[in-house]
Amino acid sequence: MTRIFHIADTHIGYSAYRRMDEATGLNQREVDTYAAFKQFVDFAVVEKPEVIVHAGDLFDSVRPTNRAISFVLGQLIRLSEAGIPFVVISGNHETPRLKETGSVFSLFEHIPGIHVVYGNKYELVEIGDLKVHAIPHCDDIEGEKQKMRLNRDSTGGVNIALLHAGVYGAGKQMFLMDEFNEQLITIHDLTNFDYLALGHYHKYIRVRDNAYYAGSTERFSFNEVNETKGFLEVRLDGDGEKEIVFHELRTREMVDLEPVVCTNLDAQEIKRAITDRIQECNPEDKVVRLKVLDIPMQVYHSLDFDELKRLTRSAVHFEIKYEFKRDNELRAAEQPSFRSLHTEYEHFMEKYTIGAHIDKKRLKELGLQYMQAWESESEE
Ligand SMILES: [Mn+2]
Repeated sequence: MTRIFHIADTHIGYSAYRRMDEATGLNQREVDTYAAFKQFVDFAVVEKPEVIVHAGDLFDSVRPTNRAISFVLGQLIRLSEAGIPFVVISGNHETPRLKETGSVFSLFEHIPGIHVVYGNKYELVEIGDLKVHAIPHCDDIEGEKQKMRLNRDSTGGVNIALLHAGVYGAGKQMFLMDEFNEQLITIHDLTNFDYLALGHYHKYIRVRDNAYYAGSTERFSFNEVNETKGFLEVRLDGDGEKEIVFHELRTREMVDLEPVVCTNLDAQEIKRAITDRIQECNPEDKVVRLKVLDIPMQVYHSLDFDELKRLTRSAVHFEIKYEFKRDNELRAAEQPSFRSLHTEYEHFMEKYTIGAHIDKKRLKELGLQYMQAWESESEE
């Protein structure tokens, strides 16, 4: 029985919003990404899996801060000292576009038991009879995938594929993040592996029987608001028998409140609805979004923004998104009108100012004649 921990998309170094962590003076969301990874490492050093695979986007950027690097270094040394091998591929977030930039991963390659794969190509990492076939974010991911598929046949033992990409699921489903440099691959031809450890898609999900995304360890946008975050424990016996358990990590609470719909409400009712929503959710230490829909512009201008700020101050981040009511005149103006080309042309000629030396009436007649001629031609 081989026991593996599969984690991905930790995005260490991510920071957002203005709240600072009181103890450290650092950005609160940055501290949150550290806390999530440390929780995982705490669990791992006690549970001692045979190997940890990290499916990419360990860091949030190509050039993490010294603080983020030093934090990761500390955690990897803990794993190394606990004798737990750690294999990580570079994801689209930390892979430089120019090779000359160099990879932050090179700093970790001399730590015993830490295997970093960032060379723009497929690599095989062997840990006892466990084979980790690793493909980092690279230029020709389909080509590298074929190399991996062929190489698989010459290896015995338990075989895991480690990938950072979007993949096709069943039917027309695609697991993508809508990022400019992401890659999309097929995995239906990767049948010969005991397990496919996927990274990039932030939601923990089973793609097919032996292929899973571990998901990210924190929520990085309101798109992820309803997702549970954590990592996977995978038990494989090499005969196709497996057991996969999701372990949840404690993360910052993120809430997308039920929107306030202002249609048919008067100014007082709108103001009350907004403050009620804020108070009901107890925003303390949370990341919260409230949408206020169809609010008339004059009501928006009469809101007490200082009061709203006071009510939401305890949140790590509280964003109120207003969508304004559009008045009827505006709506009418936005209605597309489809008149005939002749009518449009006549209206245009009436309004259009041209030099006095040009006979406007004559020009208008000529234009109409040309249009008629063109129409009869295209009918033929
Ligand atoms: Mn990614």
